[in-house]
Amino acid sequence: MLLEIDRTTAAVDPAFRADVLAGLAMRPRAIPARWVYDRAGSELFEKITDLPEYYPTRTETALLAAHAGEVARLVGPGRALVEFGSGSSTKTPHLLAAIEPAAYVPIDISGDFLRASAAALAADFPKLPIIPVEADFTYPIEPPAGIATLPRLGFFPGSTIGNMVARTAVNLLRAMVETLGEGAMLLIGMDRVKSPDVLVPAYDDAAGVTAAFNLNLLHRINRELAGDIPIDAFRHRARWNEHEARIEMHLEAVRDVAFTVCGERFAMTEGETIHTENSHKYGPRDARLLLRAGAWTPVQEWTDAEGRFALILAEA
Ligand code: AVI
Repeated sequence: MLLEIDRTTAAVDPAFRADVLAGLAMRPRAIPARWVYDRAGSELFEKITDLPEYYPTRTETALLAAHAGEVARLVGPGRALVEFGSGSSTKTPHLLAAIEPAAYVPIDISGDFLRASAAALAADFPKLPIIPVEADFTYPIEPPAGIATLPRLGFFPGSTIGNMVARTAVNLLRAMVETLGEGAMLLIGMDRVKSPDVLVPAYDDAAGVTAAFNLNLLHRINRELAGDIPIDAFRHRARWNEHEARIEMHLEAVRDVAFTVCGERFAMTEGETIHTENSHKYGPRDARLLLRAGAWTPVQEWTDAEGRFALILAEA
């Protein structure tokens, strides 16, 4: 039929296909979290950051607002500020206003998002040279010509480091040392270990936004990988894994279910899950140890009154 869309020949991201097929076939089943963040997933994540239960964003923003002056004093003048995974750059203005950097270099893998947020910041900081770099910052990046001779301050907010297992986090921190070069400093946000009574609701909110964010992965698989997964056969689960000190997001089958993805058949029994995201939490000593393993020396740290979240300044 002429008007029927041929789902078998639609453009498929081969890396997405490979990760989903391998992840559904492995035991326990797991699909890397990066596939949750398509456009709809990124919009849902922005909504998560405003939820009453999701304390990290507002706690970190308050810490930045309160301590940016002290950060400025410790890092000194004339640095280029390099933000890793800048996304919408919502926390950056506090820092830019306080440290008055010589240039701002937001790095993000999503070019559209990057250019839009760079343009928005340019309106508020008209004299600041802004040099967006579209790249995967998990590998060392050659600094743009405009900042080649400047000392650099890396900025990695949001506790995104927590979404990596320790080995990946250490590799990333070491890649940052290379990207930032001689005399570099790093300001990083890390979420602290705390009661599951606070952590679990932060990842399983009453309004169901985090559930929609997680289930969005199944919608994406159905749309992009010719899947026929019955979405109502799954529910969102957020679990605190005490041994690994992390929140885990899972998609749990609420009944026995069988489905097809890219022509491959899968069957899951009731209660079985697909693991979709980790969010590691760090106690004060673990945080410092992680930084040292990543070739950074902690210099100063700031936390809120309840010790929920930490902003840490380190030097290479
Ligand atoms: C992006 N990252 C820091 C979030 C976190 O808290 O681990 C991702 C997230 N997943 C569900 N809620 C938030």
